[in-house]
Amino acid sequence: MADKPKYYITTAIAYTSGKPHIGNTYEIVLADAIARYKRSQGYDVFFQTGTDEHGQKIELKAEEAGVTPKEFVDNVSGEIKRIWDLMNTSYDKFIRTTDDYHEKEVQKIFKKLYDQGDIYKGHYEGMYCTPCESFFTESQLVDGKCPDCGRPVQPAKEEAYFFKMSKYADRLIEYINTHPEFIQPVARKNEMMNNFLLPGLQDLCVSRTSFKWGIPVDFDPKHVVYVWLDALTNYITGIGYHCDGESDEMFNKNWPADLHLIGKDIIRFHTIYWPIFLMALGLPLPKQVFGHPWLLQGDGKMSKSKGNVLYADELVDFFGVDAVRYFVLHEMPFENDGVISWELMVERLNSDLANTLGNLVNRTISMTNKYFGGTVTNKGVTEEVDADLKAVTENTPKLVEAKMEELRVADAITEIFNLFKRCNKYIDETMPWALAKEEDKKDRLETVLWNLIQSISEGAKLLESFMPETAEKILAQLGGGHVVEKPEILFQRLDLEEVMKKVEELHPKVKEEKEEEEEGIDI
Ligand code: MET
Repeated sequence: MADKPKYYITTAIAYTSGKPHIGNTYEIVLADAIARYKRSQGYDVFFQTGTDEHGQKIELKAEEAGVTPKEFVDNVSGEIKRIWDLMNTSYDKFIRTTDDYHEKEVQKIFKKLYDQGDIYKGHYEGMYCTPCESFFTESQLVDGKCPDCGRPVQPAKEEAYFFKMSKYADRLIEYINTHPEFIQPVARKNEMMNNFLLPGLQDLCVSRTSFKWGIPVDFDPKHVVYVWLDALTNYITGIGYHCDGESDEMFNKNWPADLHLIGKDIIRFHTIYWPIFLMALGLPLPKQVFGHPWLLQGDGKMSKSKGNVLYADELVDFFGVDAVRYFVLHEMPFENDGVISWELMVERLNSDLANTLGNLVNRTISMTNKYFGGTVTNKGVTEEVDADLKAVTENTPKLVEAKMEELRVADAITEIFNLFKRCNKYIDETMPWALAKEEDKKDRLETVLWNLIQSISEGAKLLESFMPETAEKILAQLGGGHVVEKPEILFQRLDLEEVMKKVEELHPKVKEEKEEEEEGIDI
């Protein structure tokens, strides 16, 4: 077997503090599209995701829920995995930071870093953000609030272990400057340099004593390992890294990671702390960290109190898995935040999926059945109008590849749908129903349908990375020119009013807000 190039891609591991909403689900679908695409390109892909299960916030949530932290995270991690599976994501490994092998390795890593003098014991005094589990200096606060989440911070002091970040800062600056592809999108690089690296890195507090739910420091067990040191190392423990001996073959093959896909809010942890931990362990740095934008709900950020939180499983009930994959991938631009709303989803479903794609496949199959009893071959009666369809069909894979190289996934999907639109235009141009009326145009008509089936199939093959089930269904129904008798409707059109009625039953808050708005208009 010829050696294929490896491609190791990871997502951030999701906090097990609650059920993930569609914004969190977006990331795993995005990673899945990239992983599937790379596989289709012949890469030997390893795709890792998982859950981040320690920390004070989870300890508090478990207490509120009246269960042990472990019971709490078992439940939420199970729920997250269920949603990742529902979304048909093809991850190879689902790591949990409560997995035994991970906990043991984190303890060894902590000890190794302590023994080699990178970690030392001291005291921490500063402003602490509980939800983010981060200390900040006064100067780092934004309007006196946490710079990461904007919530209030409290003064706090505790005995803690620290990591000597400054020792590695120059090497990291050098690395970032000589590897322009490392931080994506590029705009984020300047933010990291100017706000954190160039002003001088503070040593990082890497243990806590104020709560228990974490991995104990084995030589000083009243401390638990700071959650980011615990969480970030998942990328190496998950593939069998051993800091005190031979690592597994899996690790040797896959490290360094080709891509860490994360949300833009945690770029700092992945492009500063993580590379420095790796340098301290003598390991090569990941090739690329991509901080994707956020997916917002129509009128602002999703929040439970607003009653406007969208959950993947609920959306799947309305639209089906592939439609939801399409919405999140297609609505998310490369750098700016994406917006999603029920109105937009219904519109996309009806126009892009039911009309442009579903109707195209359906019409092509119906015509092949009607005029040729379900089977066409290439009769080679070519006309000038075919040339552009052919060119677009041949060019689309290259365009998709170019977009995927840059991780512009939304643009890649748009290219595929441009091909489907071109197919629809080809039907308008060639008017098969008119050709069918002329006896001497039979071979031309068969060529037209053959061309259509070829182009749709090419599009469907490309679609496999983004909407795998739909791609498979299309290819099965077109059968390389031998089409099915009764095509399955790929996407059922939905009526916005009916959808909104059901949504309002499910989310009473949405209704109240709407009524308030209406009353406002009356006055
Ligand atoms: N749990 C973190 C978050 O959701 C990500 C950790 S990635 C190592 O922000």
